[in-house]
Amino acid sequence: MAVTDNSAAMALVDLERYPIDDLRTATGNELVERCRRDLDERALCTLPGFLRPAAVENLVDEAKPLVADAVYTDTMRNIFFQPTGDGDFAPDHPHNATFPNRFARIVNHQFPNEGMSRALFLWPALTEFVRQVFGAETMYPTQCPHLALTMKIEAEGDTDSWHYDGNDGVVSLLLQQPDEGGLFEYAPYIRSLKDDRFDDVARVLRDPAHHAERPPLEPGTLVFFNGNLSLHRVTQVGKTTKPRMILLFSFDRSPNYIFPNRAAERLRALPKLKDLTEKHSKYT
Ligand SMILES: O=C(O)CCC(=O)C(=O)O
Ligand SMILES: [Fe+2]
Repeated sequence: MAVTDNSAAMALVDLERYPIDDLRTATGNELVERCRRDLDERALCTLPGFLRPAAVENLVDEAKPLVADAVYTDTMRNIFFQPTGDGDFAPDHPHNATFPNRFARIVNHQFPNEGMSRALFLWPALTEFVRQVFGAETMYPTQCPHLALTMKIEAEGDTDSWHYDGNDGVVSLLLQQPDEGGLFEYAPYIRSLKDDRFDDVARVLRDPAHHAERPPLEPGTLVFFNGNLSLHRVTQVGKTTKPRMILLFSFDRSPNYIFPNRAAERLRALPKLKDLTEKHSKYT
């Protein structure tokens, strides 16, 4: 039986700076505490330089041959991924605001079984770190053939528009930033579980420059984010010689969490970049 290679994962991470392979040390404890505090206070924790510079390059190189089979999304959506205009809300209510949503996505089953991206995703030390940061009793890499491990790629004109995430903890690794645009923006804890705070949301949608945060993110940064209560987006990519690339790891407290069938079906129905000949060249 093949197992993923812990040493391959360890070689990617700057363990002197972020000793996640031994969190029982004082530095390890402080790291977890800092991440928990950041998440608590501002819904986001960034670890710049988590990946070694060579690892960033290697992970980009691993993804490049997979791009042709990446699926391409091009829709309009509201912030809840829900239908709009059914009369339940006034026409100018944030519920009825829709935004373009355009990006390519490499899905889990495309990544090589014995590749570096998967080795990192399945590395038990990373899962344990994630568990401690989210303060959960248990944590597992999710099992979905499509969505467990993905990479979103935004080329010129692409944007991942305003939304909330369905799960309570997302872990991402930015690998490549475009020359213009493609910036992550978010409104920390703008809603609560009890209150959608639509007046605040309307302000963010109207004037994000004043009402949303734009944390500086550089390639190689590990990001923990609470996107369930924090409205967020990736701004449209402008003129660029290279697309934005970000690896997204999906963990869950349950060992058998699975995404709904409709999520997988939606992905299967999407065109692949190689079938969109006018677009494909922007992603390679
Ligand atoms: O690309 C990013 O920085 C965020 C992606 C995101 O929000 C998502 O996949 O839900
Ligand atoms: Fe999100």
